[in-house]
Amino acid sequence: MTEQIVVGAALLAGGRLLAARRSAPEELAGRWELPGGKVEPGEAPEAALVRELREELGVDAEVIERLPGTWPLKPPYVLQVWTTRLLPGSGAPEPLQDHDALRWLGAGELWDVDWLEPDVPAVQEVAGRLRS
Ligand code: 9L3
Ligand code: MG
Repeated sequence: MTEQIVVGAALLAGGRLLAARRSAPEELAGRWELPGGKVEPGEAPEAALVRELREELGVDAEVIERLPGTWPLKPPYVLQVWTTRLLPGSGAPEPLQDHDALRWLGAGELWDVDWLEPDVPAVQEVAGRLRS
C-alpha cells in the first residue's frame, strides 16, 4: 500500500513550541504531539496542515518550512513535520478537537512532556533550532 502522509505542525512563537495533549483515541490519550492529521485525497500537505490547525486549535497559521525526515506511524501512515507560525490577527490556540491541553514549551522545557514516539525526532530537530 502506498504511504499516506500525516502532517504535523511545529508551531513556533516567541522561541516556544506548541505541544498538544491528545484526548483520543484511548491508546494515545495523555500523550503529547505536534498537532496535525491526515492529508485528504488530492490535498497538498501544506494545505492539510493549515486546515488541521484551524480545525484542532481554531488558529490561522502559515507554513514556513519542512523539517528533514519522514517518520513511520501505524502503516500505511508516515509523519512529516513543518515549522509554522500564527498569522497576524489569529487568535490564540485552544484545544477544540482531539486535545485536552496545550503548552508552549521554551527551549529548556521541550522534554517536560511525554511526546508520542514518532514526534521525538521532529522535536529534537526543533530543539537544535531553538538553541541556535
Ligand atoms: N500522529 C502522530 N503524531 C502526530 C500526529 C499529528 C499524528 N504529530 C498519529 C496519531 C494517529 C495518526 O497519526 O494515529 C493520525 O493522526 P490524527 O488524524 O488522529 O491526528
Ligand atoms: Mg489530529
